[in-house]
Amino acid sequence: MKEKILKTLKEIEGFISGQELCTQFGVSRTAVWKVINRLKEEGYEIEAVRNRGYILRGMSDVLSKAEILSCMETEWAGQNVVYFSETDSTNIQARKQAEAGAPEGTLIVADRQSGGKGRRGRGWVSPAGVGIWMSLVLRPKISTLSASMLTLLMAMAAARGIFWETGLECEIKWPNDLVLNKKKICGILTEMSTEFSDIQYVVSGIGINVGQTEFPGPIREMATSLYLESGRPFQRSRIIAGIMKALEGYYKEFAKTEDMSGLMDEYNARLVNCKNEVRVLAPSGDFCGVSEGIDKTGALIVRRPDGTRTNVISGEVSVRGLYSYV
Ligand code: BT5
Repeated sequence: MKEKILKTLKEIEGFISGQELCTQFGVSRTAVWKVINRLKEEGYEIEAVRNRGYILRGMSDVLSKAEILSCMETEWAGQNVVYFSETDSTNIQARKQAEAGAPEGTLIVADRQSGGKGRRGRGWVSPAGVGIWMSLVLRPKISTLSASMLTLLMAMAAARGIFWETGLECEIKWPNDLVLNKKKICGILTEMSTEFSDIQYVVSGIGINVGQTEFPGPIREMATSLYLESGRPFQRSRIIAGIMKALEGYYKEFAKTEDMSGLMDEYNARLVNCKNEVRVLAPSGDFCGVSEGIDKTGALIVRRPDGTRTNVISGEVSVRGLYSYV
């Protein structure tokens, strides 16, 4: 009920009376009054005027289940939201939810993570109030071999969701980062649980730096935030909802062929260093070549100096520009 009242307050132009809210949602005046008070405590500036009712004058960057749901315009992605003001890692919580039978599209969001995870045991810096730390539960009926493409879909959805809300055009650093002005703004960690050769569930976690004004020493040079790149604050809930909307579209396209056929042109248009020289850091040895973009399987094609082409598969490799992280 809280998210419905919030949605109405956001949509309506002018005042809405307490009585109208009671009738619309079939609840008592006391119940409405309690919801309004809770919203005020969370940071919404709601004015109450005798004989006219309530009006939403403004809001800070509130993050809560009701706030996120009041922005959501999807059919399934992000329709079931689990919110934590603090947790260890949304990927860990999403796996727990998935194990307990949470439906596809369940979205775990935290304001702060105490143990945010990167890939291969690395950490993810996730302070309170300034970032989007979220993980989506998917239950795709696809081969385990195709699952790595879900990271590519997430990256596309994150870039599009960010663009809709901020007008900023991120580039994708294959396979799991988004960069803005050559600095890392977003990382994606996709984890999968299989049973025999079937996918039980996939958890795709996204971390986006939104409001940071600075970063701790070890990542100061390579990380940035939407605020630092634009000088503007943004509402995290709206970006989250945009990403879920964009993901639904990309997922639908992906499902037609179970590969990137219908999406690779758009992906490659956003790909950083496409047609430039890159260095591939692989366990079998590093090499340089020209990045030619992804193929329909999601592999990155790199042309070596002798003209041969290598399909770089995501997993243990890292692709960099010749001289730096990007
Ligand atoms: C990633 O790993 O980029 C995947 C990060 C995924 C984070 C999300 S947040 C929600 C969900 N829940 C989780 O627990 N995780 C996911 P990787 O490519 O391994 O990059 C990790 C490296 O990025 C670190 O070793 C740092 O160098 C750097 N880093 C850490 N925090 C950062 C931040 N906030 N912004 C930019 N770079 C960061």
